Amino acid sequence: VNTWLASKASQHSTIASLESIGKTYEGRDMKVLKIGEAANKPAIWIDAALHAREWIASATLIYIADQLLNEYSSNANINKFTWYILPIANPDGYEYSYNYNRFWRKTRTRNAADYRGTCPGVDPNRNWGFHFGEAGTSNNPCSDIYRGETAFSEKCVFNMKTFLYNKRKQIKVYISFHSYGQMFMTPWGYTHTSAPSDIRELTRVANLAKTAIKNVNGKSYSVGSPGSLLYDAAGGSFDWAKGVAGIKYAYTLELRPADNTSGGFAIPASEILPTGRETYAAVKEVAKRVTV
Ligand code: ING
Ligand code: ZN
Repeated sequence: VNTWLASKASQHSTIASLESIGKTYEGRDMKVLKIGEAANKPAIWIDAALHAREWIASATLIYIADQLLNEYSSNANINKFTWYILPIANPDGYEYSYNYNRFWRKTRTRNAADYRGTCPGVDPNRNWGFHFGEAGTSNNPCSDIYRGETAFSEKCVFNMKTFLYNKRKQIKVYISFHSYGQMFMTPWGYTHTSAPSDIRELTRVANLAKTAIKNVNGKSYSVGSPGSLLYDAAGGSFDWAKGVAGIKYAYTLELRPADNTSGGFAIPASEILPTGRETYAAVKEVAKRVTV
């Protein structure tokens, strides 16, 4: 992925550049592709595979990066923004999922609370510093939703939040790709009993994106908060983006498939391109419809 990003950045060097936002626990670079001219335009951030096993999220974001590069110069809804693309947000976990355990979710950090050293890893979508440690998180290092000792204990999460916080005035849209469930989710993740004051606007744009997805391959998405569609979960990235960084439009997507009868995380390769196409339509619809 990093080789592909580097070659794309050099092929499109007038509008693209590649930057490392820091290294992971195991020393891997986290590469962000920036698409846009030097001028400071409002920005859209998209990340994928904060959870290691959610490979379709990375593949989809790579497809989208390619399309954005091809269309940037000619599409005004795209080139009114600068784009920041992080296709692999948890590279240590991704590598482990790739080579050893396909269904690994967390990071690969050695946990101080894990005396036996048998339960590495923190859930990087429970590790953000907004309502840290509340609903839907665990203090048990052996749990798949282990939140970590402290917020931002995970280097990959810390690197992301540092970049996002530094650019919080520029970034107007935060999107995080996960799988699976076919959902377009709005904040908050930490509770289902309250919502941001501008939830109507966030929901309006989400519903337009849902329609854009449907129009490509007929796939149905649901729109709502994590608690209304799945479960409450605190310490997620989009809650922090909205609640702390003040990024107006913050979304988490659950990509294909709809459920675990159709592949779950191990979605068939034949669905990579269709998922890419419909999700790209959604992203373009968001870029077209947001007011920044
Ligand atoms: N789902 C998300 C998770 O982290 C989520 C759902 C996102 C809940 C954001 C709360 C906030 O559990 C997957 N598949 O990871
Ligand atoms: Zn996930």
